[in-house]
Amino acid sequence: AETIYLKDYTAPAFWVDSVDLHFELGEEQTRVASRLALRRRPDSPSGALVLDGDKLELEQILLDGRPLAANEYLLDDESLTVLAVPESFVLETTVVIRPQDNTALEGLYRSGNIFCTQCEAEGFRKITYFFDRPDVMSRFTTTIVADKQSYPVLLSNGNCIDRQDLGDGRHSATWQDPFAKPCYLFALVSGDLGCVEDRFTTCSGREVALEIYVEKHNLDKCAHAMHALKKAMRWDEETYGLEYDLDIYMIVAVDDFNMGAMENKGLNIFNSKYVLARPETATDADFQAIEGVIAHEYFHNWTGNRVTCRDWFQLSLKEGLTVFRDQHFSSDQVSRAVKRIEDVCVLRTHQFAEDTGPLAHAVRPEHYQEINNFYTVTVYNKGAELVRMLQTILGPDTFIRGVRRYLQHHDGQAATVEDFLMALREAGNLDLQQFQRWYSQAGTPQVSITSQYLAAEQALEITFEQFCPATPGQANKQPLHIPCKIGMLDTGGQPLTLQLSGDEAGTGTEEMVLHLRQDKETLRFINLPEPPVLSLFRQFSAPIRFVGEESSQTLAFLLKHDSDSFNRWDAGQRLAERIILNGANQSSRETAANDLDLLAASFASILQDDSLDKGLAAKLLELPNELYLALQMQEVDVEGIHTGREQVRKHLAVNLRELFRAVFNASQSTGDYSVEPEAVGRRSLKNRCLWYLDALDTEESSQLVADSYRSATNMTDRIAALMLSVDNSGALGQELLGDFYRRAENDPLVLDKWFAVQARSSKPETLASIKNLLSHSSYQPQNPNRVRALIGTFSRANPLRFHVSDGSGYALLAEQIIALDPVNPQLAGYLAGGFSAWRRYDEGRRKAMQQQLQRIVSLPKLSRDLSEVVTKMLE
Ligand code: B3K
Ligand code: ZN
Repeated sequence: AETIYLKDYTAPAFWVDSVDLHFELGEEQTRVASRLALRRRPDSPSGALVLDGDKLELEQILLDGRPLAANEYLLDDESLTVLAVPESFVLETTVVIRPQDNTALEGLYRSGNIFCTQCEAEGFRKITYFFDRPDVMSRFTTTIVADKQSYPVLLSNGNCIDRQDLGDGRHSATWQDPFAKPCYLFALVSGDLGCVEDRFTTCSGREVALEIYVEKHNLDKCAHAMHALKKAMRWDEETYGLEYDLDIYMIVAVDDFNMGAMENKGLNIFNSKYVLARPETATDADFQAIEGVIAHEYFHNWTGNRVTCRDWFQLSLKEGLTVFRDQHFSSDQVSRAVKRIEDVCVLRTHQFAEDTGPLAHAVRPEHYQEINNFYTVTVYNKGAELVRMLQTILGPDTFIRGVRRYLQHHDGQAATVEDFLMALREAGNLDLQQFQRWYSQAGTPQVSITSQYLAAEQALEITFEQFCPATPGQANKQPLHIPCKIGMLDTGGQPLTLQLSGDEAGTGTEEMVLHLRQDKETLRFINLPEPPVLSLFRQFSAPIRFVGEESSQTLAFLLKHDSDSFNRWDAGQRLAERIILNGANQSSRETAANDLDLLAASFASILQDDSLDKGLAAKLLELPNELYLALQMQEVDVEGIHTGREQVRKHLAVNLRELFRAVFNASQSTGDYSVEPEAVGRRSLKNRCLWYLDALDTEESSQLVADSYRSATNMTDRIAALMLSVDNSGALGQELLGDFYRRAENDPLVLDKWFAVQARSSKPETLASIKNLLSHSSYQPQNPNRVRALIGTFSRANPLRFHVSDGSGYALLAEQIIALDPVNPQLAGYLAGGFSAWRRYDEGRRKAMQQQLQRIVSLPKLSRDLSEVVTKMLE
């Protein structure tokens, strides 16, 4: 397949001043008529007009009203070329497409009885001929014609300017979007949908109609999403001074969707997973994810839509910034400490993994074959970390001024990462030259620390060394500008005042940001009468791997005393990681045993600390997950990690059972379900205790799990207990699964959970049960949520059973990928990512995974999505 390079970017040759679209939606086929007003750009060379169009059936083509003769244009599977065109003209085309057969879920497709679209990144070319690139921005007017009875709702971007009853059983609606936009933000929805309505008054007093469209039986599950939307709208006004700009904001939920949601101008289309929630059907994590995604798509209205990306290499310009904004918004709604821990956890588990493997790429990649493969944790989550570092470097107020400046200067334009950095630089009067390397350099930098206390001088010298491992295509790395937020504690755990040598005049603070810029540099802190305990990279101030020199005692000390809640948690994680990984190793077992006592003592005091935020306590008591642990090993020891972690769990359970029991009892819910942080924290602490108690594996603990399940009044508690029961030996798991299935009552989102719980089970029978589930009547191989729940969970969240040593887990994944590729290439490409760490395993597993990858790559016909990722993995 063809590789596209950032360095080859050229500006478009034409402007499209207006786009008029006319859709006739039919059961068999849909007819799309388009009228484009085009103008050649003054500085662009003369030549043919080439429009993108992916397997369209052209019925008619007119240039300035005149039908074109067959020798005046060329057609192939990817484009339409009109050989000679004037400086300014109108091009009309009519094409036929088949949304009913569109299983790839890109372009116009059907989800159940609903017509909907997904155009980002390059789906618009499956609808009509156009410049399918984000730097061509036009004004769209869209008319939709459909059967009145089956499709009473007809939606597109902007404002509805006309409605007609066509008298033949059909009706039409015409929508006009006053804002010029790239075609990837185009949307159309039609179906028999119910609507939840609300209103929002903007800061300048404009009234905005808010509408959430769902299938009618889901109307009772929209309140949380609507509430989240209003909060997000207010938050963006208050935090960034950004106001909504249309009179109507619509959200539509569909069951078949490749990702989370899509920010189409004025008409967001969502995976129903990120809209629908009631306490009985959605967990606390689901409620929070809904709030986050609703906010994310809303925030795109400015960072993405009003100012969009010049080309797809700039994707992180909108995604990194918008993820940063949604994380900030969410942390204002929930426990700030817990939210930061969760965000870092995603980054360190998934993005760091991406960085160590064959698919590693920069936040702004330099080339790609299939852009859909670049909607990654690197572009999104690491991209958000880069924005966060910019905020740390500039300070919060200057940062906001810089973002506003960027939006003002580029309103209505398609921008680049350089434009963004330039605006921030101007706002802060700062040099970001070196910082820009973060966007082009892939890989996770490693920062090692050594320190030396000089008693005679009452000084501490800290030496920082940064090193970034090579990634595919980037052997040599340059030093980065790394902000390190630092604090120090005295031996009593109290914060110390920091004073850098050479900055004697500077008023001492208890926390400061160091700007590391060299491969190796030493900083000297003075006025320290005793050796301090260091707390580095507070709040995870840079997306780096930190290699410290702390003893286990120091880690336990930080876990107890650090005023930075993130570093408290991180110290505990590092201590637990040390124990689990040492425990897997014969020679260091003894150290592990001592450290384990230290960890148990720390956990005991956390469990006894009533003043601690419960959500934070639950996080502090969490053991690092198996995927994260695997990343810390040269060669992954699949069973060793699992057993080591289970042993630590069990040891803590046995030693602290009374405390776990007491906190479990004290954390029972009272009153009505609420998603307030306090209630969420209480449930997570309770279920964390239950997780430990369950490890006791006694009659009593099994009873506790059964009771928890049966007395649950919400999905959070119910699924937590179900998960434990399914992992245990004994009949309880099967019984509760049966009950859960009956309760699901054909609610697809609850059924997804039923599949996922079984796919995640650590029991040896898991592989066999997944095979059975593949032919279960509720399994729908065309529905991405269902596939992700079963196959995605198995291959990405169940390392113990996916990596079973005989390779049968790999064969199963490969078969599913092969079957799925012709149906939904994007999803197949995503699933193939399950193999990306194959080189990090022992020889047997390595060979088995390689064999499956070769089996896939040797297939006669592969989608671009799948072929790009699999080829890269084998390189
Ligand atoms: N912008 C969309 C993602 C589109 C993915 C296309 N493969 C959702 C979001 O990030 O808000
Ligand atoms: Zn986004």
